[in-house]
Amino acid sequence: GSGGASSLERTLAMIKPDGVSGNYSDLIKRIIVEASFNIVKEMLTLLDEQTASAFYLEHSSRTFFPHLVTYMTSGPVLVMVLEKRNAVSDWRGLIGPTDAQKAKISHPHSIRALCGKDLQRNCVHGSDSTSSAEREIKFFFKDVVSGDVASQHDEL
Ligand code: RTP
Ligand code: MG
Repeated sequence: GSGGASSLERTLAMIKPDGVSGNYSDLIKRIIVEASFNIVKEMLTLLDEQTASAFYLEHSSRTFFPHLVTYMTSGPVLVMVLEKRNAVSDWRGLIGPTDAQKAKISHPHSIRALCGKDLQRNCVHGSDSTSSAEREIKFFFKDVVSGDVASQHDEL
């Protein structure tokens, strides 16, 4: 965007089961705040098979899909709505490439390099487009799609 409050954007971030169980949540939230994101909403939840499958529906025909669902349901996840200018692309940049092993080489300061293990256990999720972000925020927070930001802060 060209700047100004109108370019504020929201994205859906998630600390995956390996991140939560590895006690990376506080570190990741510090990185998020340091990078000037506002954590608009957060929720610690355990995904069931149906919810994890629906969230990653775009991958349902992939060979890794059953493994992905098993991974994503293996423990609690921390789901967050993040807000800043260019939130979608900035959060994707901060988390780094999908494969945490590759991230450790190509993007050593990325969150996946710091906290992830491999191609599957990569610690965090980020919406890949503004339309994905809108869908994913609705998926978890039906009441926080758009509108008055200040009133939503009260729900933290
Ligand atoms: P995410 O959606 O979780 O932010 O990850 P991403 O965009 O970087 O990668 P995507 O292609 O959307 O894949 C979703 C998640 O599936 C797992 N995965 N496993 N070949 C494999 O075993 C494989 N490929 C992907 C990862 O957990 C990945 O983040
Ligand atoms: Mg993805």
